[in-house]
Amino acid sequence: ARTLNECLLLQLEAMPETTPYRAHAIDIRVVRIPLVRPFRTSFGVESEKECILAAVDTGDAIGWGECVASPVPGYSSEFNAGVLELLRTFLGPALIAAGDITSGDLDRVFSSVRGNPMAKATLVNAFLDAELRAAGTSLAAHVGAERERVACGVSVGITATTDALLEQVHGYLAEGYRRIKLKIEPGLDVERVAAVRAAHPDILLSVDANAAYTLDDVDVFRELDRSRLLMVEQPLHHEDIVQHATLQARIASDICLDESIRSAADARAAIGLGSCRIVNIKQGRVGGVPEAVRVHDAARAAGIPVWCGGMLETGVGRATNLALAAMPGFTLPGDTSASHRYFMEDITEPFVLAPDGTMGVPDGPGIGVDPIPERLLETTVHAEHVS
Ligand code: OSB
Ligand code: MG
Repeated sequence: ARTLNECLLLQLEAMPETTPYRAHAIDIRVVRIPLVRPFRTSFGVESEKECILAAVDTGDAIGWGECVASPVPGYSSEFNAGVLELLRTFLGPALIAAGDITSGDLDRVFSSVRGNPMAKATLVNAFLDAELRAAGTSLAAHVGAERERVACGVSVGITATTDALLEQVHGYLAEGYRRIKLKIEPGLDVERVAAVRAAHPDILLSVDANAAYTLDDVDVFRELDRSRLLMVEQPLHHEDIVQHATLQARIASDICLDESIRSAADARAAIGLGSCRIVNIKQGRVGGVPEAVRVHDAARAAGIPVWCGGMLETGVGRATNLALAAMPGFTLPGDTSASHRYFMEDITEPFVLAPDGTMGVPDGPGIGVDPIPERLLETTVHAEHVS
C-alpha cells in the first residue's frame, strides 16, 4: 500500500504541466530604436531597428513576445506590415477566441494560417511567457536549460573597407566575444576573411552569406576553406536544402543552415540529406520557443551541434534567446551579443557581456525581464489592441 505522501506525489505528477488560461486582450505595438551602427548584410542595410512587440494579458499575468521580422521582406518573405495585418486580422482574434488553453494548444489555435512562423512566434512566445509567469517558472527552467551563463559571439556587418572590418573585429575581441561571424557577399569575401584570419590565427571565425551565392560559386567556398572557418552559414538560396547538400559534399568547411530551417521538419530533412553539419536556431524564424525546442531535439538526436542565432532583438527577444542558448545541445557560441552592441539604450535593462565573453541567463519567471515603461513610450511608433 502507498503512503499518503506517495499518493499525493503521484497525483501531482499526473496533473497537467500547466493550468489553462484565456488571453483576454492583446497589445500590439511597433517600436523603433536607432542602431549604434548600420548593419549591412548581403540582402540590405538596416540603420534602425523596427519590430513588433505583443503583450498578451491572461488576467493572471502579462506575457511578452517580440517578432523577429523587419520592415522589408529581405531575409525571408515575412515583414512588419504583413505581420501586423496577420496579428490584427487572423492570429490575434484566433487566440482570443480560443478560450481556455495552454501553450501546447497554440499550434492548433493558429493552424488555419499557413506559414508565417515569425508572426505566429510573436503570440506563441507571449502566451508562453504569461503562462510561465503565472506558474512562477523561468523560461530557462521550462526548456531544460543546463547553464546559468552562455558563451557569446558577435555578427559583424559588411564594412566599407577591410581596415574598418579589422578595427571592428579587434574591438569585439577586446570586449571578450568568443566567436566572430563575418557577413559576406560576392566580391567581399575571400580576401576580407583571409585578412581577419591572418590578424587572428586562433579565434573561432565563421561567415554568413545570407543566401547570396549559387552552386557556380563553389570555388569561392574552396578558397574560404583555407581560412579554417568554424562554419559557412546559409551560402545558397534562402529556402534550399537540396543544393546545399551538393555544396557540402564539395567543400571542407561545415555548412550551417539559417534561413532554410523554418521548422523541426525542415531540420530533420536537411540533416537527413546532408545539407548542413550545424544548425542555427532562431526561435522567431521557426514559429517560437516550442518549435525551437523541437529543432534542438531533432539536431541533438542526430549529433548535430546547434547555436542560437539572432535578429538584432531588443531585450525581450534577447531574454528569450538566452534561455534557449542554455539548453544542452547549444554547444557553439550564439549571436547573443550585449545590448550596447546594437543600441545605445535597450527597452529592457541592458544585457551585458562579462569580460570572459559570457552572458547571464535570466532566471526570473517567464522570460525574466520586463520592458521599461518609459522606454516603451519613447520607442513606440504605433499601437493597437485586440480583445
Ligand atoms: O543571418 O543571422 C543572420 C541579423 C539580421 C538578420 C539576419 C541575421 C542577422 C545577424 C545578426 O547575423 C545576429 C544578431 O546579432 O542578432
Ligand atoms: Mg544568418
